Amino acid sequence: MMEKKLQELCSKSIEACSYEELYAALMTIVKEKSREKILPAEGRKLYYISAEFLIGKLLSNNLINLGLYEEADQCLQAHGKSMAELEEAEPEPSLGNGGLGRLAACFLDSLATLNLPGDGIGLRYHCGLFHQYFRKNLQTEEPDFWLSADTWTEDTGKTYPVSLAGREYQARLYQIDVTGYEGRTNKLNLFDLDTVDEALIQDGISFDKADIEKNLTLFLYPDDSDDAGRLLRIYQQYFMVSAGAQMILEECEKRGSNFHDLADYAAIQINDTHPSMVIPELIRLLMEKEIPFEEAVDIVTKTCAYTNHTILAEALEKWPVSFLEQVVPQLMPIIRALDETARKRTEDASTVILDENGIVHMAHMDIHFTHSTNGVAALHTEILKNSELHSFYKLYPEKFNNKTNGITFRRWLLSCNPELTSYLEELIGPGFRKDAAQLEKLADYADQEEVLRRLIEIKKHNKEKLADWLTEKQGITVNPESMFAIQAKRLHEYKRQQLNLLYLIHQYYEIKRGHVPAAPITAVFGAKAAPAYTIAKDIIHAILTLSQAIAHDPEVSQWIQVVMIENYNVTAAEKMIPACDLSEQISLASKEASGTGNMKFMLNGAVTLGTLDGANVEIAERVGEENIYIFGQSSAQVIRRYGHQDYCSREWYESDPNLRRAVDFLTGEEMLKYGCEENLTRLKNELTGKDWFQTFPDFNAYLVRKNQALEDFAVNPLKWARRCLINISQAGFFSSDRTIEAYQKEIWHLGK
Ligand code: 26V
Repeated sequence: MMEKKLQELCSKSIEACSYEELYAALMTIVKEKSREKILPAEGRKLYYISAEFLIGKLLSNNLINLGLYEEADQCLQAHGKSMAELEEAEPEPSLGNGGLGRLAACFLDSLATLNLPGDGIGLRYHCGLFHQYFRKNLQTEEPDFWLSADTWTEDTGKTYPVSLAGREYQARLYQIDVTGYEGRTNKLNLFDLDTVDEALIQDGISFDKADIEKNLTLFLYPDDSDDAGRLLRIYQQYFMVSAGAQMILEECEKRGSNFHDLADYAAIQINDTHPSMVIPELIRLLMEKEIPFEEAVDIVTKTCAYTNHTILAEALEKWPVSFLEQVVPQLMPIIRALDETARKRTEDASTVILDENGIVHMAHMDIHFTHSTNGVAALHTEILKNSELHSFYKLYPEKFNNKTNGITFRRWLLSCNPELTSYLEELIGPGFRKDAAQLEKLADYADQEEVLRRLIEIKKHNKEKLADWLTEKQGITVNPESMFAIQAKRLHEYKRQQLNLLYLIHQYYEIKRGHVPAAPITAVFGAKAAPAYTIAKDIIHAILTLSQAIAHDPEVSQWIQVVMIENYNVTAAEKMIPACDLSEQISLASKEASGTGNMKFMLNGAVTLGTLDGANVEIAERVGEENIYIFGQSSAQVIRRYGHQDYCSREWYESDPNLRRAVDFLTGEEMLKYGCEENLTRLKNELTGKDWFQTFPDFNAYLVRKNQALEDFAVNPLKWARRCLINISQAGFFSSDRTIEAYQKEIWHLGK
């Protein structure tokens, strides 16, 4: 069946087809099949609005969800072709920065899998997150053109008018089918502007930020380090929400809504503050339909809910009134009226929307004028309630709730780790594929040696596969017998890749002194730094430089190898995660809202080395302290320290000789041989003079715990494998199906 179809579509034999042709043909087959599973929405339908959907490659995932994977795989094999090579032909849509965008993609998968009516709304960026290259141990950025002739996005032919700075633009609606695992098909709606011109891109990823007609959807998250970049973000955000709001109203009207009852037809989830302007925009559109302001506010509040994804103050969006006046003057009367309404509810100045400095606080608007505000892990929600958003919590305790994040097991187990998946099925049956909680059955095997040995073997195979991939992509040889300790996530000081770096330097010295570690370690990093984030780029530089310094030192290189993956993205994550022994989740406690990589690693049988931060706390509760390596200050301690403002990194530097030795190494002769003095000195000064994310106070605890893990890994592999097994068996809770069920029950109430 598949074979005949493929041949028909390609009008030649499968052997004679290129992978590009096969990819295009399979895409057509998937599109046809997924179309059959589109269902009319009944009752309340969800619109998940987000500036990011980090969907990753779609072909394999869709084949799995539609039950076509085996057939496609066998058919290719029968004609001497391989699915793995075919996957290489697909460009990755990198329409997100990290966890927030990937979460949105996992949620869409779970919504369709659970047969819930729920679409995404976002932007069809011409270039996703930049392509990262390393040159002279520095990150450089190149545009990532992912839209090829054969694309998953389909032009619906529909457009919506959007007024930006007084000019009308047409937002064209494209759609991507979202398939569910044995479930329905939903849509990801992405808006674009016809006049956008890729020729505007100059050197690297720079372009004329003022030419809106040509640049509006050119890039995901353009650099917002200057005013032109910040203005462009407002343009993008309003373009997305205005077109999205019009589309929602149109759909609901068609389904019978008279707009007064909008909340019976639509639930809108605002993913962080990027889509917050949907609130005043919907109010504006409802008022155009003769609904009075007060009622419009009420309707919108009942329809919308807001998710907060960070407690970092600098990441909560605030826009100068002058910017909004310029780009969206039509919203300003409404934003001012909302501010007045909010001021009538409380005298607490910390909750105003428009403050006395002429700044509009987007998150404040969200909390006042939606019915639900949720955090993304238990600890995060508690911190929001008790510190960051305490004044709002006092005002609206009923609005606050927690929804611990999750990940889709289809991509992060079934698709990326087929060997583990089929072994799990052998042991506990296929039920876990649909019902993640069934993974708990695996715990019955925790003390069976042959099961543990098989887990070790599967891990070994996955490490070998990663090793081959690294050789092919980056010309690196790694030792699959070593412990693979992986830190893969955006580069940010709060995530503390620099702590990992200091550990590796410390080990370097210890090896030089003859104190060799219990096992060789391969320290793998995957991270992109925001192009304007200087210190983050300096950290990448230091990692790459250290990698080279160690590689040139035969004494040390037999024990430590440092690998930085170029262009870390979803595709790379799918190769790295199944191969990991030790999952590095070492953010400063209280700063990582949840983390989702932590869940992916755990599910694939890695043991976590982490702080009690974000969802690590819930992982630790589930697996028990003997199956996780926890270290470092507690969030309460950290919050206290920030409150007292009494942290002085220099004191730690001066009083701990090990730490001082490691920090000084950054600008020592070994590093300067391969690195750039300016960057390395800047990093050293940042650490000794500021260290805003308190790396130093956690340094000793980290190194003790990590060496303990290394020893446990080396000395008792079976006991280590038991830890892996327990982690897998406890991962069910972190399925995004569970998360979506909780949103459904407590916030959305979708369907009839
Ligand atoms: C944004 C920015 C932008 C300005 C510069 C500094 C900065 C720092 C952080 C962010 C994060 C934006 C929101 C975000 O991506 N949050 C992530 O959401 C994930 C899904 O809920 C969660 O797992 C991560 O812990 C959280 O960081």
